[in-house]
Parts: sequence; C-alpha cells; structure tokens
Amino acid sequence: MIRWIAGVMTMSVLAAVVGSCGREAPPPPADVYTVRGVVERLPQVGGPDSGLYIHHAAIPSFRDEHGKVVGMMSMTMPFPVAAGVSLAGIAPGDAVQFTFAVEWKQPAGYQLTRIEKLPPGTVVDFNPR
Ligand SMILES: [Cu+2]
Repeated sequence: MIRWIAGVMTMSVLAAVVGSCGREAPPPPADVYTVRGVVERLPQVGGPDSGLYIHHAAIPSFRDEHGKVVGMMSMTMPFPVAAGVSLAGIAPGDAVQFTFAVEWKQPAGYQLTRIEKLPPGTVVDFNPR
C-alpha cells in the first residue's frame, strides 16, 4: 500500500514536470546589436584566436545574462565571425557598421553576423547616446 502510494506520487510528480515543460514559453531570441567601430585586426587564419578585432563604440543598450540593461563601454575586442559572413574588402583601419548576436543560454557565446564598410572618411562616434 505504501509502495503503491509512493509510486502514484512519483508518477504525478513526473507528470507535473513533463506538463510544465510543455507549457514553457519558447526561449527568448539572442540579443542582437548593431554597432559602429573601426577594424583593428583581421582574423588570424589557423591561429589560436580567429576573432575579428574591432574597436567598437559604446553600446548603451547592452543586456547582461539576466536581461538587465548594463551597457558596454567602448573597447577593442575580438568578434568570432559567423559562417558565411564575408570579410572581403575589409581591412584594419576601416570604419564599419556590424551586427552581432549574444546568446546567454548554454552554450553561451556571441558572433558577428553582418558587417559593412562605411564610406571612407566616416568618423565613428565611440560614445553615442
Ligand atoms: Cu565590448
């Protein structure tokens, strides 16, 4: 009798867990930012660090893993380039506008998904409001 009750309780706990999974909201999409910057270094093919280094403007709307807007100051950092994104015609010193996506779920990471060269002579504002 006690075993039967324990069994029924286990089943109902399982049902509740499975049931709540079915009702779960779909995961939020990755955070996406479009930012300006200046290319510092192209990816080192075959090197240990294959990121595209960009001195990017501040990103006031940048969100942390909890979705809280914390901003990101202007800095130079490497951006892993998503497969299929062409860097043809991009060189160090170029002013660019680029888009990157941040995924906080495991596996967390970020990727540059789009980049375009700005007209020669474009002055990047590194501290936009
Ligand atoms: Cu940064």
